[in-house]
Amino acid sequence: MTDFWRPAGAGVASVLAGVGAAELVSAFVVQNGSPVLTVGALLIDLAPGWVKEAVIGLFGTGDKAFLIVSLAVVVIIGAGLAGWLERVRPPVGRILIGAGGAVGVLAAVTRSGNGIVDAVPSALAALVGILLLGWLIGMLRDTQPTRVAPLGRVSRRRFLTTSAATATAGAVALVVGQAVAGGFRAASAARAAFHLPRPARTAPPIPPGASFDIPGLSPLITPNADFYRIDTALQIPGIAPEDWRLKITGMVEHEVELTFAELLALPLEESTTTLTCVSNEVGGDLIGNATWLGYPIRHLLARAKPKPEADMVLSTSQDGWTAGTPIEALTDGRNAILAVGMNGQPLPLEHGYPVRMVVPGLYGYVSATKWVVSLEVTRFDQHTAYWTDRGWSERGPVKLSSRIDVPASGRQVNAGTVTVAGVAWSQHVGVSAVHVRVDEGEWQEATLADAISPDTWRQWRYAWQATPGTHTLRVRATDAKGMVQTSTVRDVVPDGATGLHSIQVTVA
Ligand SMILES: Nc1nc2c(c(=O)[nH]1)N[C@H]1C(S)=C(S)[C@@H](COP(=O)(O)O)O[C@H]1N2
Ligand SMILES: [Mo]
Repeated sequence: MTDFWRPAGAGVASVLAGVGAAELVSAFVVQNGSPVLTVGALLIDLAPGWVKEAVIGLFGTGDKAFLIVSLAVVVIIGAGLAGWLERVRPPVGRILIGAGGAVGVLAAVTRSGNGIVDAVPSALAALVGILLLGWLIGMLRDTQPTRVAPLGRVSRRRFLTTSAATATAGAVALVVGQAVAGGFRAASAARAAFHLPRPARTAPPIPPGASFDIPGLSPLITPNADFYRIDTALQIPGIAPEDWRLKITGMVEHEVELTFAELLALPLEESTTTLTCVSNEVGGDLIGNATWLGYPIRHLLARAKPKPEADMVLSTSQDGWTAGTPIEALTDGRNAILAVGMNGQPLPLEHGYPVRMVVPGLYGYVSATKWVVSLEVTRFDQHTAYWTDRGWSERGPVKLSSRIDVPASGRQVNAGTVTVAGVAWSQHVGVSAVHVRVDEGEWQEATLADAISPDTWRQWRYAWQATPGTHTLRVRATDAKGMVQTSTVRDVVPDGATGLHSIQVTVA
C-alpha cells in the first residue's frame, strides 16, 4: 500500500480532466444537462420513493446539493480506486473509468427528449479519462526505484507536476463549462416556468381547405421541434427574462426602453408567418411556418418617433449579431413583430427566447433577429449588418419559390395516378398559381390549398398520370401580382437562390 496515493491521485486527476472536458463540450455543443447532472437526474428517477422522501426529509431544499455532493464523493472515490487498480492490475482501472462513462451514456440517452448526441460528453469524459490514466500510470511505472535511480527521481517529479497540471486543467474546464452553460440552464428553467399571456388578437382561423392530407407533404404549420435553425451562436444566449431589456435608440425623438414584463402587458397579437433563410437552396428545407405571438414593432417605433431621414433599423441580439431591416417593412402595417411565442409555446431557446423579431416578406438574415436586445434607428448608408459585411445583399426580400415534397426525388412509383405535392411561397405578396411540368411537356396547373394569408406558404397538389420510365418533374409558382417564378439558376449569394425545383422519378 506504500504506492497507493500517487496512482489514486493520478486516477482523480484523469477523471477530473475527463469530466472537465465533457462539461466544456456539453456547454458548447450539446447544451443539455451536464453529464454529471444527467447522471444525477437518472439517480433521482431510479431512487425508490422512500429514499427520496428520506433525503428530502433530511436535507429539505438542499436535496439537490446533497445529491451532487454525494455524486462527487462517489466519483472521486471511484476515480482514486481506478488509479490504484490501474497501477496494480492494468487495465482494470481504465475499465472502471469506461464503466463510469457507460453509466453517463446510459443516463444521457434514456432521458426523455435526448438523442444520441447527448451521450457525447459522457463518452468523451471516459475517453479522456482512460487515455490520461494510461499515460500517468505509465509514467509512474517508469519511476520504479528498481530502474535506474536518478532517472526515477526526475520522472517522479515529472509525474507529480503532470498529474497536478492535469487536475488543474480539468478543474478549470469544469468551472468554465459551468459558467458558460449556467446562463443557458437558468434561461431554460425560466422558460419552462413561463406561461404565455393570452393574445389580445388571435390569429385568423386557418381555413379547413388550407391543408392537404398527403403523406410526405410538409405540414402547413411546422412543429417547433422540426423548425429549421440558423444562427451564428456557438452557445445559445441564456437570457434571464427579468434581465431582458429592449432599447430603441438612434435617430429617434425619444429613446424607448422596455422590460419583458412591460412587453407581456401589451396587447399581444397572433399571426402566422413563413420564415425563410436566404441560404435556402432551390428545393431546400431552410423554411418553416409558425403561428407567432408578439407585439407589432410599429407601435414601439411610433413611441420613439423615428426622424424622417431614417431608412433602416439595425437590430442587435444579445450575442452581438446584427440585422438591418428597411424601416418601411417595420412600419407599413404588416405583421412585423417582437415575438415571444411560437406555435402556442414560449419561444424555444434556439429560436430566440425570450424575444425575437419576425418580419413577413424578408429573409431571416435582414429581419428575424433572435435574442433581440436593441433596435437602433439609422440609415443604410451609416450602418452595415452582420451578413452584409460578409458579402450578402443589404436588402433581402424573399424570392418567389416553390418545392416538390412528394414523391421524394429518386423514388420509384407505380404507373397510374401519382399525387405530386409540395409548397410554394412569396411572403407578403402571396401565391396565386402553381404549375407542374413533366419532362418537356406543357405546364399543367396544380390545385392550390387555401391560403392562410399572403405571409404564409401554400400547399399544392397535382394528379399525375404516370407512365413507365424515368421522368423529370418541375414546379413553378406565380405570385399574386402575376409574376412567374424564374427558371434562371442563381446561387444563394448574395440575395437568395433562383431556379426551378425538379425531381427525377422512376415509374414501374
Ligand atoms: N441572434 C441571431 N439571430 C438570427 C440569426 C443569427 O445568426 N443570430 N440568424 C438569422 C437567420 S440567417 C435566419 S434564416 C433566422 C432563422 O431563424 P430560426 O433559427 O428560428 O429558424 O434567424 C435569424 N436571426
Ligand atoms: Mo438565414
